[in-house]
Amino acid sequence: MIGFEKPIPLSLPLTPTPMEYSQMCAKALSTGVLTNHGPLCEQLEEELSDRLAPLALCANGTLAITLALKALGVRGEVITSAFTFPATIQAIELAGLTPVLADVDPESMLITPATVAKKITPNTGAILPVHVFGRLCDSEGFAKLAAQNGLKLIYDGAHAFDLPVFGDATTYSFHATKLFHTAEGGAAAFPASAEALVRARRLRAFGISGEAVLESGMNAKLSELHAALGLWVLPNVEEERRKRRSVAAAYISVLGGERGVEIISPSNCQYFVVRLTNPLRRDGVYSALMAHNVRSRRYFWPAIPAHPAYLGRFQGDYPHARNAAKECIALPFFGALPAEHAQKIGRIVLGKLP
Ligand code: T4K
Repeated sequence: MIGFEKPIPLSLPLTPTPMEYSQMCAKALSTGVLTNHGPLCEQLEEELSDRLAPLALCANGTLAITLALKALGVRGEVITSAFTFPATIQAIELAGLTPVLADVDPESMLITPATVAKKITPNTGAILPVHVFGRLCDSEGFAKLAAQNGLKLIYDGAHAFDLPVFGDATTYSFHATKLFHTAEGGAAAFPASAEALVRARRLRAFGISGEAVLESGMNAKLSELHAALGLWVLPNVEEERRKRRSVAAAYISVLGGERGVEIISPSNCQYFVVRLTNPLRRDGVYSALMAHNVRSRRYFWPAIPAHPAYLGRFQGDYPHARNAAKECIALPFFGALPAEHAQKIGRIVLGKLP
């Protein structure tokens, strides 16, 4: 078998050298201000707010969703996608709300105004579409549906860094597997409500203002050491994206136009995903990649209703989410991946490598 000698990881985070990182951390280490929204968090929050939309930086992408729901005062049920990472569901539960699933469109693998409309009841408080892999949801259609029904609209934009910001809120994950990252981290952006932004920033620090708890919040703060990392990563994102475009082009040179291969490679270069159908079988490809020392990930398998924790929990059937979960695979995608390696991985996907 002609595999790779060393394992090829799925992703490789942008990282400073130890010297560069210690310089970024110097301010925090010399003053002893390590957390509770010090100057490094303040600076990162400002830079990201200018780049994306006014936002509240926080500890991770899961709590970003919880914060957005609480800051917008959502009550009752929240309709989201049956094809997402389980964090979306757990964030809704952490906000004390009830997740309700909608099936996805068979082609885009995104929930749509039509699939969501069927799930709206008098108990619905919000719609929470997910920009899966960086594919954007129908923002105009959802804005109309939300307005017609008096619902809040929050996008899970964990995969949508640097893409347009929609709705009452868009949330981000800055996990180490993301192009822009702070090791662990996230943010809730509020493009249209200064009031919700102020509330989210207070809620992430226990809901305390001065010494009084104004409303029950949580600890969702980012530390200064995480912010220092983010401040180093942010100016390096464009260069990494330029390299990732070459990696994507190398994959496409092998996989483009092949029968049974749909390429999902949005412009923000967060993920490179292929959707495999007849004559290819996703799980067979996953095993072949593993056998050749390539680490891929079956995002998002299984679909939400099929996880052991959720069996029997959600009413109805979600055939298109189940299909998407059986067919998608994220391939190694990072700037340091040589183009020849991407082409070789492409040939393994097609079964053209022994
Ligand atoms: N909404 C959506 C739609 C999401 O996809 C996510 C998270 C969230 C919300 C919640 O955001 P967070 O609360 O996580 O901020 C990853 C991430 O943990 C998770 O953030 C992400 N989505 C999810 C899709 O994937 P794993 O379990 O696949 O990561 P793992 O450990 O298998 O690592 C993947 C690759 O990255 C490996 O090749 C190793 C490499 N890696 C990983 C880590 C953690 C590194 O090189 N360094 C590292 O530190 O979950």
